[in-house]
Amino acid sequence: MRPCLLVLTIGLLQQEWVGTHGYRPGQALMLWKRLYGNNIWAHSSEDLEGLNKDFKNMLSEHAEFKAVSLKDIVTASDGTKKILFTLEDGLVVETVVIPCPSGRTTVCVSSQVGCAMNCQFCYTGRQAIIFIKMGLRRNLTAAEIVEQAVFARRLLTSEVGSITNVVFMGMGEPLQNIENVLQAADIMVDEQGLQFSPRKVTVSTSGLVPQLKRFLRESNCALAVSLNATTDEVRNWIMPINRKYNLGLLLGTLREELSSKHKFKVLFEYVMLAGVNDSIDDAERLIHLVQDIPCKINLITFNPHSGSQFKPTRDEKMIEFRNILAKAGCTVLLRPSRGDDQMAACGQLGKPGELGAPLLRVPAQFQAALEVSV
Ligand SMILES: *[C@@H]1O[C@H](CO)[C@@H](O)[C@H](O)[C@H]1NC(C)=O
Ligand SMILES: *[C@@H]1O[C@H](CO)[C@@H](O)[C@H](O)[C@H]1NC(C)=O
Ligand SMILES: CC(=O)N[C@H]1CO[C@H](CO)[C@@H](O)[C@@H]1O
Ligand code: SF4
Repeated sequence: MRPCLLVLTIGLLQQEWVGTHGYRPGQALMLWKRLYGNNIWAHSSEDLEGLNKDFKNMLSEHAEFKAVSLKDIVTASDGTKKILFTLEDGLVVETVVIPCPSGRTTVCVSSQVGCAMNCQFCYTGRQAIIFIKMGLRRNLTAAEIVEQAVFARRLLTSEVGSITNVVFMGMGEPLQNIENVLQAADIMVDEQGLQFSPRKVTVSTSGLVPQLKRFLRESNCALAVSLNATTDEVRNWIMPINRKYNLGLLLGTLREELSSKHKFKVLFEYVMLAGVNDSIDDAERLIHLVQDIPCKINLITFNPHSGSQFKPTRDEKMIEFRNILAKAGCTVLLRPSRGDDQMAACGQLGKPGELGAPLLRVPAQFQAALEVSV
């Protein structure tokens, strides 16, 4: 198989590829700029205008410019677009483009096919998409990740304006694919590459502690952590990864790592679930948990989907919760979920109704809140 050029950072492109084929590093840089820079985003050797002819011929013979092919685009009534891509091996991933009236447009990229984390209110983890067996299928390559953002940019330049933000919050746990995610994020923020500001590229994790440490040390991109609960009891249930890396360990690590990196803020995502994690006590515990961690907190409206056992917290209650945090000095935002009608909201990718991974037993004290029959 011909290697895909999109997988390479500029350093690798120069050293390992162009060099070994007998061309100069300067040509690698020109190629790199055509792959990512100046709104060119070449996806075939025909788009390589201005390059030396021999070099171009060599490339069309030996290199691949595309890692994914478009399968479908679905637009929700609020303008959110869900893009489906077919990969080389026939598997399918999803990318979501979320326009905001404020002018910010975010692309939400997937990092794996399927997901192993089994978070209790996520479609991707629980529901099959094209495949029947659930769970993690494979890591995406850096090329497959970068190309999602490149494609979204190409698609939007002609429409809504350009993509301003990238979030790694689609299918998969990005930090479980840390090698490729670090490489993809590098290309996105490279000044010769996609030129996103590192503050506008956010990698989201459910809390893989060792990888999170590595990410903070090696990347200057932003980090989001899905907290979603204030006690291990609840988090063990709704985010089983907590059984391996509990709240104390997770927050302790962030506190330690971030104290030396003053400007860096972590974004905590907290999905409000009626009767599960939205009490006044939860708000107070949350204040305590994030103490001394430079952070922002996003309170997210839960987006109920068919087959879901959870219910969203009422608006007044969310506002009350927010006010408690704000009063204690936390930076806190209320965020609605977007793209509801086509199931394109981030964290809910995938299609309902097919065979799912196991739901975990609902702890007794929450059964009333979910009204599950026993
Ligand atoms: C937790 O919060 C994130 C943040 O938005 C959300 O996408 C996810 O579905 C929630 N559940 C998890 C990770 O269990
Ligand atoms: C995904 O990548 C990580 C390293 O980034 C590796 O440890 C893991 O085994 C890979 N998973 C699969 C399913 O290939
Ligand atoms: C509203 C609500 O039921 N919140 C619960 C969240 O989880 C903690 C820990 O188990 C409970 O004590 C709260 O009552
Ligand atoms: S919320 Fe993210 S980490 Fe959790 S199962 Fe879904 S895709 Fe995986």
